[in-house]
Amino acid sequence: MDAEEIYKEMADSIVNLDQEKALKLANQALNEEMDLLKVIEKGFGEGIRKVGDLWDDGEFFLPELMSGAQIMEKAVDVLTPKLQSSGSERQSSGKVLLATIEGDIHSIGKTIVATMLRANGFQVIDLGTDVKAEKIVNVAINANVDIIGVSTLLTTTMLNQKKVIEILEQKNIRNNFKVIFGGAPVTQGWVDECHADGYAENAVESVKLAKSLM
Ligand code: B12
Repeated sequence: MDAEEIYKEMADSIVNLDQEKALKLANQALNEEMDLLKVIEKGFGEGIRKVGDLWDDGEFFLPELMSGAQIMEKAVDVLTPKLQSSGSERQSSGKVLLATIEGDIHSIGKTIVATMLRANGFQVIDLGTDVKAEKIVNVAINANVDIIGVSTLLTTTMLNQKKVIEILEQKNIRNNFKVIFGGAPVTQGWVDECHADGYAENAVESVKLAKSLM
């Protein structure tokens, strides 16, 4: 079976909510030393996006959406130690604070970005999900990070991303940090409107962006 076929099987395992198959394929990817980023983006990631489309079309309901997400997370957990080990011995490329903004509990994409940044030598503080803008700024100050990365998957919580920049401006410390945004609804237009420093559409682009800002 070639790589493209395996990616398709991975995507199908998420859509079919087949955890056993997903974990088997994740382990196969490790054993066969496949490109783990492609495994996430073209394989399991494609699957969870299809689950989202099915939910959108009314073919899947919330339990199926949750189940697909949990299987995706477990599959990514199998790959994470290998992804991280490639960056563990390098000198730090910089310090990044990551969080999903207040009101939003989507964690999968943000966690993958954290893993990839760590794999590329960044020190990452991951504050998790549903984090208030005030807390993000306070931790950024106390931990003296270089980059603040704010994730959101919901259009309704995008405004809370902007709050992070507004608080930094109010405190007169906007120039002390680079602020980057991410998540499916984020566009360059939104980044420009908020005066953020950039956004990235996936984990690989996030690493490139973080490196370019250091
Ligand atoms: C999985 C999922 C869930 C899971 C989340 C589980 C978890 N632990 O994360 C569960 C079931 C819990 C869930 C809940 C909800 N969800 Co949901 N969910 C999804 C789904 C299907 C996939 C998201 C995902 O994980 N994608 C895969 C990852 C790899 O991609 P990603 O998140 O985009 O991340 C990549 C990039 O965006 C980027 N990135 C991400 N973050 C960052 C940060 C930085 C700094 C950078 C640089 C880059 C970056 O890199 C990542 C890696 O490549 C999407 C559909 C979709 N197409 O996105 C809907 C979706 C996001 N959900 C949606 C909704 C509406 C909800 C609910 C409100 C449903 C409900 N009625 O309760 C709740 C939200 C509750 C809340 N308050 O947050 C809508 C949002 C609509 C909108 N425009 O606002 C979507 C788009 C579905 C849809 N088509 O309608 N959801």
